[in-house]
Amino acid sequence: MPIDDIQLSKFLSLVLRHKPDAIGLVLDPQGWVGISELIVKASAAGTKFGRDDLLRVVAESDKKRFSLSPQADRIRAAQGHSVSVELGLAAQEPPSILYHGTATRFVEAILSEGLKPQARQQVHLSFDEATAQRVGQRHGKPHIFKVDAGGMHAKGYKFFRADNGVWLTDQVPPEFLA
Ligand code: HQG
Repeated sequence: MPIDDIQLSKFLSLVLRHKPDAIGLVLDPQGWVGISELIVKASAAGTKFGRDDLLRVVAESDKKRFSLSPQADRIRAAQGHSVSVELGLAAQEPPSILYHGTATRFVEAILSEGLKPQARQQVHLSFDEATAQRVGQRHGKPHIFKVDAGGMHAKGYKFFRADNGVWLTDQVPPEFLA
């Protein structure tokens, strides 16, 4: 049975963010892989799809999870990695307020130790509250933190904007959370 688009998107998230070695893939230091190599290795490992399927999933991804190289011969996850990658994004001044959606059961720990990247490379922050709400819902009953990104930036903390608009930073100490 051919893989459907949701399964393909999940498969791409898995190999491009977390487990490239599951199909013998090696990401380059910026997280890119050749599309042809990805298709061949996926197929050899039992996940069959074509270039058109991949391009459709990239184009239709609700969160624009994947980026293509200018010549559309390479692909990477825009953010969300647990494997070590250097996305090569330039630090930018963030909006004065950003949002982080989490679950109520994490609130106490977050208020005492701040936001940590946990299994990922960086903390993920949303531009708007509605997006943060959706992110939080993935984990349980959602709780939204307002992050004083302007205050952090003024103190020298660095912020990066992924290709898909998600904001990334290394950590958020508790004094910048409300
Ligand atoms: C929590 C999805 C206890 C944190 C989304 C979060 C996003 C702490 C969880 C992207 C903590 C990690 C990332 C602390 C943070 N104590 N819990 N000190 N610090 N946490 O999934 O931000 O659909 O790794 O609040 O849309 O939820 O995959 O991060 O609840 O953009 O494309 O630890 O993933 O996109 O969870 O989500 P995650 P996230 P995709």
